[in-house]
Amino acid sequence: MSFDTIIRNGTIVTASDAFRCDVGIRNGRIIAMAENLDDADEIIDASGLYVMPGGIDSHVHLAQPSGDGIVMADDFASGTLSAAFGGNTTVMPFCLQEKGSTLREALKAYHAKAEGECYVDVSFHIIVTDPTSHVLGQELPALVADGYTSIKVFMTYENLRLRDDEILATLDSARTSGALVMVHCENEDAIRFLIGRHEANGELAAKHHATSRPVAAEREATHRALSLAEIVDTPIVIVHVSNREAMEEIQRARARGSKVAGETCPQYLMLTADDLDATELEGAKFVCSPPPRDAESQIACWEGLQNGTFDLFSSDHCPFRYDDDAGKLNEKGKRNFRWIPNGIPGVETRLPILFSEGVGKGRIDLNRFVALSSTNHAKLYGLYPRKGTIAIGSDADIALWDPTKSVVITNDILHHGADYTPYEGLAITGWPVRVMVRGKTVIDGEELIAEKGLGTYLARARSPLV
Ligand code: DUC
Ligand code: ZN
Ligand code: ZN
Repeated sequence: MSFDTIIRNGTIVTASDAFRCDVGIRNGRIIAMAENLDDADEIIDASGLYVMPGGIDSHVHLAQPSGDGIVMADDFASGTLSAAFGGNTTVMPFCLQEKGSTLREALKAYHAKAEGECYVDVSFHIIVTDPTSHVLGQELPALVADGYTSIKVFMTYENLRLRDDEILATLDSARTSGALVMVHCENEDAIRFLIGRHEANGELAAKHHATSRPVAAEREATHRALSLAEIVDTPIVIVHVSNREAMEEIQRARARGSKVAGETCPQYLMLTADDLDATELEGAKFVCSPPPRDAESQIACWEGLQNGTFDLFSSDHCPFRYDDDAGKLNEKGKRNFRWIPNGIPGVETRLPILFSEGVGKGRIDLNRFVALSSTNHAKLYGLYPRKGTIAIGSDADIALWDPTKSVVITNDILHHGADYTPYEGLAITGWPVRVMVRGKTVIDGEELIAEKGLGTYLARARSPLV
């Protein structure tokens, strides 16, 4: 048997096992796993390294229209480049339906932005903001058949949110068409009330972003989303969970028999609301929704990663430049927190943070790291076993990790389009040193090897949860 590439001497780690063998790759797929493989155009020596499935980040925002003169800091080129440098081989960004448009129109525009630009594979979730009878009755079932098998709905943001009757109708359409629904759970009316009160009191600094979106607003919406899903009898994903009370809602729904997946993100492990209370304007760097909470919430989120409350660890990469009129410090944002665009960069730092803080500090083991960073994303969103594992027949999407490599995160070592990282100065042990997408090396050390356009679009099967 001959191969394009053999990876030798590494320790293979999957969501269930860790073992020593060589990996043989041909035509972009893993075709052999055995000792002493020979005969290849390229031999990669992985001594001292972990050979893991490339990360799958199933929650990122790239080139998403943000309104009001605000521009996202990453397009598909910079966002997927940054993803690759962070050990990822697939990302799943959101295609936003603008009100008055169809889902197909939104997809056409979004595909045009991605075409030929990507360094890793991509697959889109669709954000439904205008659930007309045409969208729910005709478009969604046809799109699921075409491999667009997940959607997101918002319970917050005036221009994006769905009301309860619209959520019910959307869940019902998803149930019959086989789409998996992700829900952003925060109570918009409560938030608007609190923003109004802050404004009336002249409390306009970034830190009031956090107090205007309290745990109760997230907990209530989480409970409501789970109840609506139970009424319709369809599974949902609760995304970007920030605190224990929302986690307990997920646990209770599961105990009642509901099918629910849970996701948390690095910001809920590493940041708190105190970060928004930095010197007045700097706090804008940490404005995201739900907001980071407190030290106890960080502990709760680690527990959730350990005990299975969370299936997914995603970045929610949603980058805006800081010192920029089209970013965090836009003219209105400088004066009032409500106009600071919500979201922080993190696609490149997600896995190093989970590895260093999680595996390195003994909070999770290597198998759980792989499950949370790759395998569970592939399974939940219909990409498994093509993606998300190291197995014969799977795509050769592989990250080689040096568990001893020390890196201090600073913005100048990152490849995203933002001009800051919320994790500036964080010391990390463990870093991906080589990243391969379908057998092609994209990143080798600090060097970019591949051409843009290597990444392709992935149609997906239905989620096994639906
Ligand atoms: N929700 C997200 O999922 N990402 C960024 C902002 C938001 O509200
Ligand atoms: Zn969201
Ligand atoms: Zn998001």
